[in-house]
Amino acid sequence: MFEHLKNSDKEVYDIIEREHRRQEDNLEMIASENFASFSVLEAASSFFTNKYAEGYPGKRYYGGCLYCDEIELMAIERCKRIFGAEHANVQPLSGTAANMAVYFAVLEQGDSILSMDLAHGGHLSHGHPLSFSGRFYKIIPAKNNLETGLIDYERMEKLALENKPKLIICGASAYPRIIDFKRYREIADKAGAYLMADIAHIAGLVAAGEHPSPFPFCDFVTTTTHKTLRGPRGGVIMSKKEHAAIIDRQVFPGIQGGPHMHIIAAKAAAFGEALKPEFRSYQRQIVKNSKALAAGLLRNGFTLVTGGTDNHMVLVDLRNRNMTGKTAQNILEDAGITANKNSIPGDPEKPFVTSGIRLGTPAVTTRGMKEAEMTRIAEFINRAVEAGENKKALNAIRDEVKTMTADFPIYKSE
Ligand code: DSN
Repeated sequence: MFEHLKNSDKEVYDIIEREHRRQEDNLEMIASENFASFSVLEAASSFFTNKYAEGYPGKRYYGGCLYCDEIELMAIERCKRIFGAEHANVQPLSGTAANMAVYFAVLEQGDSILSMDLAHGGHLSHGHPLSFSGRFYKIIPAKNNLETGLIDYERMEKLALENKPKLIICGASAYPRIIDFKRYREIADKAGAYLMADIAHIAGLVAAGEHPSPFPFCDFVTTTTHKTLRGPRGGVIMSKKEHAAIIDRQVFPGIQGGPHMHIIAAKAAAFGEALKPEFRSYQRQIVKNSKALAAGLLRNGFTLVTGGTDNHMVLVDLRNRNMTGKTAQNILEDAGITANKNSIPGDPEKPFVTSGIRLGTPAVTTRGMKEAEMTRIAEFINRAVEAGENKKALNAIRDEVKTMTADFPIYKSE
């Protein structure tokens, strides 16, 4: 692969190849990452890279868009079929852009949004003070129950009735349990708010029926396409038909110019994969693996936020191990395990330090690992935390990780 680049620019090629090796040799446990198939990678680097196609199928501002129309319509139809959505816009360049387009479609500057507190699992684009979302809108952060770590629907309802937000966001970056979209709808109805689900993390699970669907409860559903959905990096907005025109207008020309047609082609390819029966078993295995990982961590003395998991991720509370999330991330990296530090509800540490670590199973499941491997990974993590700064012990784990990952190559045909 990459023969042309290898011959024309060895410097760039070498860095790409080192990243490839890093992915093959390490255990990728970042809950938001995955490995797209060769087919998706090929579509993403295809001849559509060269094409401008501002506008929408049948209404473009450039000539030569015949095949852009075909591929975009295919991506839209497949996306709608996967999720049972009435309308889909596949042009957002990212999840944040998708969220921005929804806010711009229904809110005025200064309007209020009720969303999950960032320290409790919410996302930057749901209202961080430094993100456009926190700067343009008044954010009402909903905190989870500090004892259980679970969404506190009653408290949220009270907040919604007191503050009457114009938009309620359900969805999270670090929440390991089922989200009750129906309950959210009831709260939104009582408060007279629009309801948007950001299913970026769980989109693959929703597609496969491993997590309840936000349809028909939500007015808008946004997602990225590269997490559990295992496509290229990008975003999508789905909505009820009645909101189709305002959404399309806000994506283009509201916040974006030319769509990335090569990524739309890759989205179409990924959606095609998501419609196959194997995708359902893949998603089922992600959840089985996540539960096995959680059980292994509990056996090794770790504390988990909410006590376990229903989805693709586990959120570890490291306070009883006297280690910060930042240190854990570093020592795990030395041991060949890639994860990210994460705030936990009520975290006494700053967001750049944190008391938690977030672990996800989508990527290791893609490479074929199952429950037995998850049990071993929990043991590796425990040994790494016990080893602390002991480089020799971390190197020994790293060697074992490398032996294990070699049995589960990602890009097998190379
Ligand atoms: N930054 C992503 C995550 O890791 O959850 C969400 O966009």
